[in-house]
Amino acid sequence: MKRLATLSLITLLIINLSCQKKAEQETREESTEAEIKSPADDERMGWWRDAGFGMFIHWGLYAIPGGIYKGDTVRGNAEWIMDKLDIPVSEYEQFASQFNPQKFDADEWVSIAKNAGMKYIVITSKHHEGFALWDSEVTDYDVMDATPYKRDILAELADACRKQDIKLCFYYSIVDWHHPQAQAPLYPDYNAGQSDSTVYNPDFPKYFENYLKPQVRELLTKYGDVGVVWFDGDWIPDYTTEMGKELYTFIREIQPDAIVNNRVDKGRMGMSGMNKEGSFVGDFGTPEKEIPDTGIEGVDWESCLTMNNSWGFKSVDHNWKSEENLIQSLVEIVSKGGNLLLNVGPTAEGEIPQPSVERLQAMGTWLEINGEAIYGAAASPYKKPDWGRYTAKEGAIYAHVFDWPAEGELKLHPEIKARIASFLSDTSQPLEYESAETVIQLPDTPLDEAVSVIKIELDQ
Ligand code: FHN
Repeated sequence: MKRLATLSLITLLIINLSCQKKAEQETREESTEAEIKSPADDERMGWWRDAGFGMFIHWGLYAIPGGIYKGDTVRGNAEWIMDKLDIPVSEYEQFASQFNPQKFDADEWVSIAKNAGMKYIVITSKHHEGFALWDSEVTDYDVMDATPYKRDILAELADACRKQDIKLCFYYSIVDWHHPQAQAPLYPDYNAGQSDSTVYNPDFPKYFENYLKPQVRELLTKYGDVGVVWFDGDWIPDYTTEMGKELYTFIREIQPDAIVNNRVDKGRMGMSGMNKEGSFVGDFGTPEKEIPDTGIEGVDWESCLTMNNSWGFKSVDHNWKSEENLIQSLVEIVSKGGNLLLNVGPTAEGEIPQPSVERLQAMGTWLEINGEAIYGAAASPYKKPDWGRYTAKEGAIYAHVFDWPAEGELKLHPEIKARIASFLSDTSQPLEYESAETVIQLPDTPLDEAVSVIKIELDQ
């Protein structure tokens, strides 16, 4: 009998322990969830979540070779020419004396973004090459001291953004192929550290403290409110998660409302852009040149995409995505709860390439009609339909039709109970809707080549 009592006691203890463990785990998850989504964070992220669509600008000395140097064409991204073609620093620096973008017009660039329906601009203040597009106090390797141009690009862009109510944001590369304390010692294999973690610069902590942080402080104190600090180059072994967490706090202390991407820390899982398990700082994930299969409930993210293949201007890269592809990518991303950061690579003369301008004009025209289904829209609550995507708002679902149904019948998700359905481009003409089969009768031809949007006001 005694043995049975002992066994029962042990069983009770085990049950009690496992319940306690489960409760602790749930508390931890809740607290982690709470850490990610505090009301203050929700307010700080609000404009960014509603914006949905921003312009990425990759501009630097790399625009001068435009992907070709001494007869060799760089494979892949043109802004990597210094590394890919093993150009010694002393040679690469010569480009600075040629940087004289007389056609640069900040007001024009911001107007192109605004007319495209973009709400924020992220510009490479300093890319891996190390050249600063602003008048930096901590280096002469910048547009004011090293070039014949001698104008503060970021200052002019900040003024133009303020005038046109576009949020100004800065990309900043942690990687710096020019600074002796950051440079990989195997240079000109500048990026050796990406594949071999034993290759690093022991002086990197000095660069972090005496160069990187002062430059980031300049970006946060010289140009007014900064919407987002968009870090890159998180992959190098020299840069640690401790530095990342220190940098995130450093930024928020200078501009508390600034948003910082997840590349400020070491949590990012490669080009998928989302964070691995663990405690990492950063306000949103950064899928690159890809759109995740699905969004993640409660996780903010932004896909950055090029319009051709290269981030930086590449004279021989004419592989431009179609207007339809770009509009459908925007819809796809918003339908999964993300933002689209779409890139332009201006020329050495300071012009956004015409193929980019044309595509952005087309996106702006589409958004003028259909922006209601994008700005402030939430991810679809339903599995994506064969014919397109859904986005959602309070009391309404937006059906984005990519592929026009041959028989003119648009089958909706069975849970959608419409009160009224109409094209966003003409809400005065309700569409026939057979509630029994959740089917909308469509005209023979699509309203819009790329994506036709139907607003479905729901039966509350
Ligand atoms: O190496 C950079 C690349 O040049 C470009 O800036 C992209 C855009 O996010 N980021 C890095 C590659 O992941």
